[in-house]
Amino acid sequence: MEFFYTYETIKTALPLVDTEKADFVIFGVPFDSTTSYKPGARFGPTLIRQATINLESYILDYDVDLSELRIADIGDIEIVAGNPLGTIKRIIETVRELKESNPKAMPIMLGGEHSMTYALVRALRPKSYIVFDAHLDLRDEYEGNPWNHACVARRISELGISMAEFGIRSGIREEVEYAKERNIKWIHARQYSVEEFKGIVKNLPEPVYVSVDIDVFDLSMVPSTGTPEAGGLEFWEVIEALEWLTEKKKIVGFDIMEVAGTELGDITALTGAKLMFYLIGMLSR
Ligand SMILES: [Mn+2]
Repeated sequence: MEFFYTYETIKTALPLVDTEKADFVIFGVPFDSTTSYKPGARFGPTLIRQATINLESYILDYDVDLSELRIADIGDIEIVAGNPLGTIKRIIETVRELKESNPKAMPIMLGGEHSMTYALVRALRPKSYIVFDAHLDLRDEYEGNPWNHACVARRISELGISMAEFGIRSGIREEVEYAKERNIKWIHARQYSVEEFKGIVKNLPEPVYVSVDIDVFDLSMVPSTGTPEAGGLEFWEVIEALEWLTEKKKIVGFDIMEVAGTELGDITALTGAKLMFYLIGMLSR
């Protein structure tokens, strides 16, 4: 089907089906206009898709072969450069079109900077927002812009959605105070464990939206991202939490954001692609 704001780009290296028949629908958001430090998130969706060429479609852990699933890839959103809110509106419109043609499809967004997560959350209206991130992203504004990537969790909290943040190791006092006022639970990377995760998430209402800012992982695994931070999480300790989550709670959509880079084969994109394959795999167990 045709979407007003998407265009064809390279596809993920899996057999794909038509959007109307898909259980999972991938789209990219090559937006990075508010990036503070390392540029290149606009290339994230392309780099993640290209990195899937390196991956086996069979997931050993689940006995699931992604090549046997119904996955569509509708391309990338035509962003409005320099205009987060303009781009957010286009994402919301695209998801509306998608849900009209196929209400049961689960959208998978590849970023692109984290500010764009607001759009998919707004479109899907989950009861809870669970995010893996190095950063609290609870600033009211940053560099004079309320739609900056550093404000995305704050904007989502204002929608009245329950929220929990994991792997945090960067923020300012005002964000910590805001989290306390709003009862937003967050777990420092040093305190993180799958048990901690379960203890908090078990009380959150369904359905759930999951966002992974790739910078949650240790920067040795994800050097190409907008704001890399030392002291991050390991791959399997995030996967194990997600396995528990996808077994216990209804998930309405997920994203993998802040993959940046300028070269094919970038290890950050390989981490993002592997994570996407695992998430699709565990949701299809
Ligand atoms: Mn972050």
